[in-house]
Amino acid sequence: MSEPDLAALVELAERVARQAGELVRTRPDTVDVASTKSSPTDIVTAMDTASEALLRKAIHHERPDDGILGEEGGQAKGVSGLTWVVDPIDGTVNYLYGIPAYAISVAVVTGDPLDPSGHQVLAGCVHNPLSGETWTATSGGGAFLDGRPIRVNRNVPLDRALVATGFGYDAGRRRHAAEVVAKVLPRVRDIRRIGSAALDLSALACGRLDAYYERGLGAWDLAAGGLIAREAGALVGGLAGRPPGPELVVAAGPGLYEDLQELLGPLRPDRDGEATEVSEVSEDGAHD
Ligand code: LIP
Repeated sequence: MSEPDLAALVELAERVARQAGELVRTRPDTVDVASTKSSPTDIVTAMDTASEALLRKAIHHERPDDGILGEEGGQAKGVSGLTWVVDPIDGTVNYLYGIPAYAISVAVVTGDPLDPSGHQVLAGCVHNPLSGETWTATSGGGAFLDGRPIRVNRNVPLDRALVATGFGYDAGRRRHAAEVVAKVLPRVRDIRRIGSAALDLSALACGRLDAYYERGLGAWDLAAGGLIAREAGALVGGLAGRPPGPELVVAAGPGLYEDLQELLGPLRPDRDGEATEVSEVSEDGAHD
């Protein structure tokens, strides 16, 4: 796709993300849970649904032949070969509690958006409706925060790395994730659990974090933020050379990425806790 086409796609992504952000900013003093999904804590609010409806209507108004995959409304296939992948509020629990850390995430991909190795992200936008900060990127075109070029931190040693992660909603997965983070925490500067993958990946892209890993992300959590981080110079992958996806996402600048992969490998954060014993990885990384 030519650069002008990519420019038109990222302009639309940013425009509709900002439109949804104006709606999400009108957060009432009391927010109720409208429904739940994978667990009682995996919640949907009326604003999630309203924001996604706005995104779907605005995108299809301009690009009616494209498909749309949204966290709340599922997939509507198109005929153009492009699919818009949207998270109407990434950080829904933060939105529910009024914690100012949530974002609208909009990306457009070719291929199967649900196949981690079967699609390419062409353009993406992550918009923080409270701060107004807006991250954008196009494939091969670099990453930007409010129009200014951004880069990941480089040459960060593992023991000086500020690492973000998340834990998902399933109790068994959270138990294993806790075992993994207990092994990671002594080996790095510190951990941050912000509660929005899109904001985690965007923070990585502009140097506010050094690394990120998490198991259990939906395509909508990852699509825009993953492109923004990659275009800012991060390596973004799964474990052991696999593509990033629901199994696991690991993202960091070169050097730290490999060090984090080496630390995480024996801990198997790409699996749930039912079968995998978290191996004893001593301070020097050797297996006990
Ligand atoms: C959230 C992710 C976050 C994860 C949360 C939740 P949602 O997405 O962005 O990284 O740790 O558990 O999945 O559900 O707010 O769109």
